[in-house]
Amino acid sequence: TRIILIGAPVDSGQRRAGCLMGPAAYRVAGLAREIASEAHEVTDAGDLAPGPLPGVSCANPAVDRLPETVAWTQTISAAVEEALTAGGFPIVMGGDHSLALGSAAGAARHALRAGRPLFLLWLDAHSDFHTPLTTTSGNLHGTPLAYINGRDGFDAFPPFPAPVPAERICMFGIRSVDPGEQAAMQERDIAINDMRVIDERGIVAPLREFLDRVRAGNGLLHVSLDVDFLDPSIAPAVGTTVPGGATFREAHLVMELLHESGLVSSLDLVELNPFLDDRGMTARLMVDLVGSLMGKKVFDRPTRAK
Ligand code: DIR
Ligand code: MN
Ligand code: MN
Ligand code: MN
Repeated sequence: TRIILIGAPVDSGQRRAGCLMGPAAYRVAGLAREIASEAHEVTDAGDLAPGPLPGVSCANPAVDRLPETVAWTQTISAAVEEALTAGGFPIVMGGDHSLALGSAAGAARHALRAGRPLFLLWLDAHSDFHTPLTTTSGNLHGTPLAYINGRDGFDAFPPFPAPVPAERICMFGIRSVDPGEQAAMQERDIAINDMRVIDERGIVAPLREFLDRVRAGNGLLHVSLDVDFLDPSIAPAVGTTVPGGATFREAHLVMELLHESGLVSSLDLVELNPFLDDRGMTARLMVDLVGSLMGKKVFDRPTRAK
């Protein structure tokens, strides 16, 4: 498969400026080189820019930069759909998590045309299950999973193509859920692997269960990796750190299992804020994780000179 890197310098989904530098940081950290070293063909499609701002508004006055986010959604959705239609594997280099409104919509439209069900793997400290009407922060990066699941309240956005039912959504790493999200999620049958589940069962068994469902359904799988899925001690470059995240080993294990499954068809890398990074360690870790997703094994790594 040809890997297509798509830069999405989106910063309108939250209020801490800096995610717009994400694509540049991934390039500096050697994302294309890392992928190429696993013998994949890789193309960098450059950075997208949003189209003209639509005249949209929302009944919830807290909502921040809705027109920008709708414009980005359309642009990113088209780019991801195009990459998939061309037979490529798009990796969207964010940008905050609101970009997933677009990337998942593009993947969904492609899946619909291919006549295959789309599955979603959400690796995040947060559940991102707000609608523009329920969010209290007004930050639209907290809404993509609700859009993907077809919840009401997204009138300003293009209708989500073939909303993804709860049974095809799996969350990992969850440890920060707002009351409005909690209620909506409990009404549905989403596999919520919060940190408690990971502590008790580990990461392998619940992930295998989900991947088995994807395989049985001949599904396409979109993976959305939020930097704050990771523990802040290894990934400080994110505006919304939450203690108790995935360890280095758990995160690599997820990526290696995903590689072995051969099921992943598109990927988001979101919420990296290079302005908050410590000598590029977070950007480098994210690149390293993509390496594992592309087939690199932890124990194949050349050992450092003693
Ligand atoms: C929070 C934060 N639930 C909100 N969401 C984040 O503002 O709605 N998602 N950081 O990744
Ligand atoms: Mn998120
Ligand atoms: Mn998050
Ligand atoms: Mn490979």
